[in-house]
Amino acid sequence: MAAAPLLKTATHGAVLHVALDRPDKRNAVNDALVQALDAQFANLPPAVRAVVLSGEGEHFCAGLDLSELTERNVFQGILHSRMWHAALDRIQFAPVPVVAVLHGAVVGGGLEIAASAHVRVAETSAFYAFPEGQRGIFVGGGGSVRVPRLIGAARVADMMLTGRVLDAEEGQAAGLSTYLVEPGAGLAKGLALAERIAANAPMSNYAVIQALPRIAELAPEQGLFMESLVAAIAQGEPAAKERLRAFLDKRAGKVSKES
Ligand code: 1HE
Repeated sequence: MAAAPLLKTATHGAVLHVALDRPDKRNAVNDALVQALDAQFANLPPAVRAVVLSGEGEHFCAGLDLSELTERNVFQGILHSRMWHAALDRIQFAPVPVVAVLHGAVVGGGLEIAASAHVRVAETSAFYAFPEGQRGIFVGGGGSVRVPRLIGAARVADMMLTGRVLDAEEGQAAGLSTYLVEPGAGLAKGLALAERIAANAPMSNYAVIQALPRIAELAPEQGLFMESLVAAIAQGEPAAKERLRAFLDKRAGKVSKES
């Protein structure tokens, strides 16, 4: 892996693996790490078709670096939160899909980062919490926007008010992850999924990550019209025509439970 400050990256074909690399601090996210994420996702090499995001060491991410929090005034606090929003928007609205691989602590800002990815794989060691309530603060990295859309505002309120910690199975049942694997198996699973995603037509992937979440927020009438436009754009791509022809010519795989 090529060493980069606070992030490690490695290329596996068309998949870029990005790892939070501050294991001594449990990948706690200081301002420099937020900015490194922003820069990384703003500058994905054009050949990258999917990204895997993980954490080095025993935990995915311990959230906001609390040692940087103490002296901020209200205005600085707003700007700080907006900096997180910009960086995590870079992940959610990246040009290619992002698969997060979660293990150990996925807490506070760590859960906010995880929620900005498009697919989440959890190892059974993963646990989820919003300790903001106990720390006297509030989520500031999009946690009140993205996480309720995954598990509902009532569960988020419960986690923030009571300090409830969800284990990996509870997180999976609630919808925080959609794959649950044994400890140590997350990265291989995440890379395998990313490789499958990378083999899709880029326009289809782009529509899923850019159009789908926006359509889902629209009133049905507007959403259905937008869906028609996106469907027509995707189907007009040469890659779509070639893939449909390949299926009709029996050169492409069938849908199968084993695949
Ligand atoms: C940290 C942080 C941190 C660890 N900021 N330094 N997040 C939290 O409230 C979670 C706080 N962290 C923990 O509860 C635990 O560290 C863990 C459960 C994640 C891991 O426990 P453990 O036993 O493996 O590690 P540790 O011994 O607690 O921590 C190792 C070192 O990392 C230690 O520093 P050291 O110099 O004494 O070695 C810790 O101080 C340091 N460390 N977590 C700073 N978070 C956009 S707004 C988002 C708002 C939030 O994210 S609030 C939630 C913050």
